Amino acid sequence: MGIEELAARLRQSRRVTILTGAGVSTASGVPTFRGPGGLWRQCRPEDLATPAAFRRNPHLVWEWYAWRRELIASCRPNPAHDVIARWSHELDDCRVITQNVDDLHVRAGTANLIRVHGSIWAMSCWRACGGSPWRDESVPLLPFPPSCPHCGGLARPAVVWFGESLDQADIDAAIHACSCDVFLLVGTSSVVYPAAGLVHEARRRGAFTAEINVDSTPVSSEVDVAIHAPAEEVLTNIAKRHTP
Ligand code: BV8
Ligand code: ZN
Repeated sequence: MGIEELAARLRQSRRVTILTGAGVSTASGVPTFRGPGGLWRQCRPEDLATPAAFRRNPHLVWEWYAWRRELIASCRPNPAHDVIARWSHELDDCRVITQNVDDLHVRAGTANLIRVHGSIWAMSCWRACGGSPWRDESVPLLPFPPSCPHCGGLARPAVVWFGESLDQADIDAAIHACSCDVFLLVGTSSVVYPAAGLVHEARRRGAFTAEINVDSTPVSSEVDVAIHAPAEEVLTNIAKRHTP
C-alpha cells in the first residue's frame, strides 16, 4: 500500500522535496550517527561535534573527522543516491535537503542540493580570521591538524556543530522547499533540529508527507505514509514504476 501510494503521488506531483539523513548512506558503508558503528572510541557524535569539544581538544576532534573522511573516501553513492539524483534532474521541481556531510549526493550528481550541515570535505578558520572556507579532500589528512591558509591558525571542519546555527541562506532555502506537493523523508531519525522540524512545516503548507526508514521514528505516526524498509530498495522499486 505505502509504496503504491507514494509512487502514485510522485507521478502526479510537480514539486517534490526530499530530506535525507545518514540512513541514505548506510548502503554505501557510511555508519549512521545513532546506529551500529556510530560511536567512535565510545564517544557520542553529539559530544564531539561541538565548539566546546573542539576548544577542549582540537586534536581529538580532528582525529574523529580524519577517521570519518578516510571511511567516506572509500565509499561510493548507492542506488538510493542515484535515484534521488535522477529525480533531481528529471522532475519538474525537485529539491534535495541533506543533513549528511559525506557529499555522496554531490558525487551522485544531485541538482538543487541544500547541504544544511555543511561538508566534511570543506574547512574554515577556527579563529574566524575572515578568510573564506576552502575545499580539502586530502586522505590521510595532511598536515595534521590542518591549518588556515589565510592566517596560519588552526582550521576547523566547515560543518555545523551542535549549538551552532545553520547558514541563514540554507535555512531559507530549506523552508522555501517546504512549499511542495510531496515532502519525502529518507533515512533520518528526525531528532536533530531545525532539520527535524521541516516535515511539520511542509504538512502545514499542505504537502503530502512520507517517510522511508528501516525503523520507526518520532514522525512515523504523523506522516501520510511511512514505509519501513531500506531506502536503496524502496527508491529503486518506485523508480522502476515511476517514469516521468
Ligand atoms: C541550532 C554535522 C541554533 C556535524 C550535525 C529543539 C529541540 C531540541 C533540541 C534542539 C532544538 N533546537 C536546537 C536544538 C539543539 C540541537 C538538537 O537538535 N539536538 C538534538 C540532539 C536533540 N540542534 C542544534 O544544535 C542545531 N543548531 O539549533 O542552532 C540554536 C543553538 C543553540 C540552542 C538552540 C538553538 C545544529 C544541529 C546540527 C548538528 N550537526 N552534523 C557532523 O556531522 O560532524 S547533526 C548530525 O546528526 C547529522 O547531520 C544529522 O542531522 C544528525 C543525525 O541524524 P540522522 O542523519 O537522521 O542519522 P541517525 O543516525 O540519527 O539516524 C539514521 C536513521 O536512518 C535511523 O532512523 C535509521 O533507522 C535509518 N536507516 C538506517 N539505515 C537505513 C535507514 N533508513 C532507510 N534505509 C536504510 N538503509
Ligand atoms: Zn584564518
